[in-house]
Amino acid sequence: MENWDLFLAPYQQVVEELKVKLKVMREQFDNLSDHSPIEFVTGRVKPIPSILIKAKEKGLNADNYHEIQDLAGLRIMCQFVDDIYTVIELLRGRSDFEIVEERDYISRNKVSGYRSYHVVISYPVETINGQVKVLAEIQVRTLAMNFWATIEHSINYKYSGQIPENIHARLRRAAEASARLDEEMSNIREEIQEAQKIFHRKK
Ligand code: 0O2
Repeated sequence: MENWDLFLAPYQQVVEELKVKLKVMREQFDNLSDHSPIEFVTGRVKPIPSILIKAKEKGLNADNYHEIQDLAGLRIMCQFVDDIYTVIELLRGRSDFEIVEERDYISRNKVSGYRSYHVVISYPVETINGQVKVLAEIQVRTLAMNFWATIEHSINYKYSGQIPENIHARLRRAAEASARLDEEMSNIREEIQEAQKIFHRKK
C-alpha cells in the first residue's frame, strides 16, 4: 500500500461518525429515562499489521484491501442479551447505511466459545472527491461476552493463535460460565432495572 493515511482516512471517518450516532442513540434512551439497550460504544480502525495479516489469510492484495469487512470496527456493549436484539432492530431500521451481512455467533457460538452478533454495513462517506461507500463491522455483545472476548483475544495474541489445549479448555469453560452469567442476569432483569432506575434518579 503506497499511502496508508489516504486509504484509511474514510474508515477513520466512518468510525468517528458512527461512534457519534450510536452514542446519540444511548443519550436518547437516557433522556426518556428508559432503560438504554446500549451500555457503551467503542470504535477503532484496524491497525496496519492486523490488516496485513488478515489480507494474507484471505489472499488479498493491496487493490482488494477494501474487501476486508472490519477495517472500520464498532462495538456496542449491552447489559442483557435481549438488548442485543433490540440494538439489531434499531440498526435494521436506519436509513443512513445498508446492512450487507449479519453473523449471529450467539445462537451458534464459535468453536473457541466466542459469542457476539456481527452486522456488516455499507456506509456512505462524504469526501471532497464525492461519496464513497465503505464496509464497517458492528459487533454487538453483552458486557460478559466482551469480558470473555477481550481476555481470549489477548491470550490468542500471546500464543500467536496457537493456544495450548489446557488453556483452550479453560477458556471454553469460562465461555460457558459467561453464558450462564448472561442467563442469570436476564432472569433478574426486572429487579436490576428497578434498582438502576432508583439509582439513576438519585444521581
Ligand atoms: P481484531 O483484533 O478484533 O480486529 P475472520 O476474522 O476471517 O476469522 P470473518 O468472517 O472475517 O472472520 O469475520 P468475523 O467472524 O466477523 O470475525 C471478525 C472479528 O470478530 C475478529 O476480528 C474479532 O474481533 C472477532 N472474533 C471472531 N472470532 C473471535 C474469537 O474466537 N475470539 C475473539 N476474541 N474474537 C473473535 P480480528 O481481525 O480477528 O481481530
